[in-house]
Amino acid sequence: NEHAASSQRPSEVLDEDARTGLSVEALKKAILNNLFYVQGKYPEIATRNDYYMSLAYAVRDRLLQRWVASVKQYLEGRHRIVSYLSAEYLLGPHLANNLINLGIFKEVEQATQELGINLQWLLDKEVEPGLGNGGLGRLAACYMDSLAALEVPAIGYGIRYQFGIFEQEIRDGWQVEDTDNWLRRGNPWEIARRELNYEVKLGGYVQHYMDRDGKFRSNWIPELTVKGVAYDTPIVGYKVNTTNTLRLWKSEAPKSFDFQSFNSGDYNNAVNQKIICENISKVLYPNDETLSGKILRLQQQYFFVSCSLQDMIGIHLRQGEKIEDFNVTFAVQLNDTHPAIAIAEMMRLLVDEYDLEWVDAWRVTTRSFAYTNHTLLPEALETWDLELFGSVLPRHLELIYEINRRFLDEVTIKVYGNHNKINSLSIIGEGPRKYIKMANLACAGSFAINGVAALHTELLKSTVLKDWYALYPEKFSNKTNGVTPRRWLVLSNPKLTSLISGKIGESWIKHLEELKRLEAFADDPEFQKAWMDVKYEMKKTLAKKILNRTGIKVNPDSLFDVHVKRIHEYKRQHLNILHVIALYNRIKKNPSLEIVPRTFIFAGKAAPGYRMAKLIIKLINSVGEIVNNDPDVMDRLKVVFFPNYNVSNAQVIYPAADLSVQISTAGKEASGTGNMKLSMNGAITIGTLDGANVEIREAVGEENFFLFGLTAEEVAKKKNEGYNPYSYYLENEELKLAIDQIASGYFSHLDDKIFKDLVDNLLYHDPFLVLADFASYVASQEQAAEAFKDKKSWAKMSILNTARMGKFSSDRSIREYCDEIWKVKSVPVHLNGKY
Ligand code: GP0
Repeated sequence: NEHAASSQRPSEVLDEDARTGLSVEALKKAILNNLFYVQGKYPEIATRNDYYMSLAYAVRDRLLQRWVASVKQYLEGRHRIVSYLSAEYLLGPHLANNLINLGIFKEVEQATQELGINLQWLLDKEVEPGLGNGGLGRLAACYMDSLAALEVPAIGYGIRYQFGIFEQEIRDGWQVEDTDNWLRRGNPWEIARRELNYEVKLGGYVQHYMDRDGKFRSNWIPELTVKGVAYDTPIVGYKVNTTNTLRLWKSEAPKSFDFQSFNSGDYNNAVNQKIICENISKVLYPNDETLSGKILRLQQQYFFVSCSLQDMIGIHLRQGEKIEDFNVTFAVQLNDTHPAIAIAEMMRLLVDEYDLEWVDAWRVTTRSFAYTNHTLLPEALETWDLELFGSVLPRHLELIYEINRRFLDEVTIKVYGNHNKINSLSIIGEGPRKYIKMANLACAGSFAINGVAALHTELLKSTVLKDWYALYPEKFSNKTNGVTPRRWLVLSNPKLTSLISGKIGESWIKHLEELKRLEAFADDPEFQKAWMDVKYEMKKTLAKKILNRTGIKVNPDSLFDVHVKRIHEYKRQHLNILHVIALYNRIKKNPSLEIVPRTFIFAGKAAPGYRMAKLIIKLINSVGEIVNNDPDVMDRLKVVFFPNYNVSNAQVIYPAADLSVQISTAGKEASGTGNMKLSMNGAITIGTLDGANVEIREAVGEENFFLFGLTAEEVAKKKNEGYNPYSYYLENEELKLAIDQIASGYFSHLDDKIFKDLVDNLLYHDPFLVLADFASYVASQEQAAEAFKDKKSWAKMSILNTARMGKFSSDRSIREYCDEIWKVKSVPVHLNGKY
């Protein structure tokens, strides 16, 4: 393999050394060594976990070699570094991904086989780190992969939650949450850097005084001080040496904090303090696209941001640079407003701790940060009650007042004193209670602002951030999201990968636009057959998993209609289920109806406090129970709710999809990224003109996409005119019957109360225009079913979807961020240094 053959190996480490060698022999030796020296076992008594750990440590050694070389190289030169601040990283299992990126999947497969163990068996053993809710966290993970693949020096900063996103179980059709104890068996992919820790203050008050030189000073006396300890995970790029760092902070009690109480005999209080400190990084908030406004969440945000900025400043100063040049060393990206407190914290560090004048500090700050917005939903725009904010961050409240005062002075002139505009731009909201608007803090303190799909960015400029756009048009740009083809094709769909590579070679994995070359084979019957054979294989694999997890038997010949994502009213899982009911009723009315057999596959978690979303899950399962067991249906329809949607499950679901359901109300889904993964795996989208769907349709061609529904403009217009969902209910017989059945308890053992809130909401409010889009959706689904009957033309559409997805690689997104926002260049890493 290419690494082992490379002449750029460090001279003192032999290729065949069990510590770093990449040959089958070296890997075998490494696994056995670790079994003995790390796990303390010999083969006869080793458990599956022992083998998993032994292999993981073998892989980690190889990562560390590249990691040390990368860090060393970054520190030797004066390289600009990307710092990605994100409260979430939805990484998924590391092992298989690292094998692929190191280029040793085959070697390890053989090594394990020769040791008499099955690699897949070990891969399945890994508990995935679910340190994110959904799209936003997964995007951060894809971006870390692409940064490394493109050899860009980067650090990802975040929180090492002890408990990630909850595990979802379905009991009696309802979602039940279980804690995600992902660290239970240890985590071989992280290195605890005990020596790398920072103190973070919380609460208390601020003293003001004048120092000997007559300078006003502020002294923040905290109520509590916590310590953040760095836990590093190496992120290796695909077939390059570049290995970047994901640095996650764990909160602890500072060293000797408890001596006072302990000495005075108050042992309980000492332990309490410890618990309070550790609580900060204890658990991920399971809300996707809704804010919770809780003190602990603000503490989490500030905690990780403060540790990260202190860390970056340390790195910068240790290079012998001046604090004023911080923004030359770092480009800091804010992944939504969750880390936006960084702007105030940077000002605090520069003004209070490094003695910069305000204007100099503000200049450095506003040249360091860039902000990505991920949503237009009002309920997700973060605000903090001002009093609550002040109780946690009293100094930052003062700083924000000052930032706002200076900013509004400047703005007043530009908007000629227009009070509405000044109010909308103010970082502090007025009302019965004052509040801090984090999006405004992010906009004021950043040199660049971007949305995550073309439509989303346009809507940002014309709605939510309209006044900001008028003020600073030059700050705005679009960066359409992307996903990494390494995890989402190479890793999750190896059969399709080898089919593709057999035709066009392997370079598409790094240059996804090269998939275009598949177009030449889209009409080739042999290729079409091979293509659909892979799809069939993947459908069989998923069918097995479904049987295993839900007891439902599904037919791999049926059309797999896949709707997987967080459960949210705007994503409209209920529109999908209304369509299912309509088809069911057609069969009931005419049992001999010729209909394309379908399997409806749903998956996704609901925020534990989101009643309507949980009710939608119950509805899906209730409809499934009736439809799946009705003898009249004769297996022509199956409804599956696949439990515990996470990265590992997504990897099995995407390759098996025929139809990708992307049916959010137009204007509501910022981008979507599942839409890209599904299309990349040859699924054809049925979708609205929302988020990145618009660009996907443009890329694959309108003849290879099932479009339906109102446009964002039409949605806005309809709402303005006064939308009346009830009239749609009265007009459409199929819709009326479906809703009446839900209301009357047809799907719920005659319980007519259970879905009442959902039904009433649809009939009298329907904020996401489910009823308005129903007829259009059903019609579009009919076209999809018709198209599915023609196997050849379906195969062609599927091939063309994959072939035209080049744009949606996260490599393209990251390249745009690098060139247009961060102004960073790649720094190839060589493995020939001595260390
Ligand atoms: C957006 F505001 N997204 C938020 C949030 O709190 N969580 C989250 O996952 C998502 C968007 O909904 C998205 O459209 C987008 O693609 C993703 O962020 C990444 O930009 C769903 O996939």
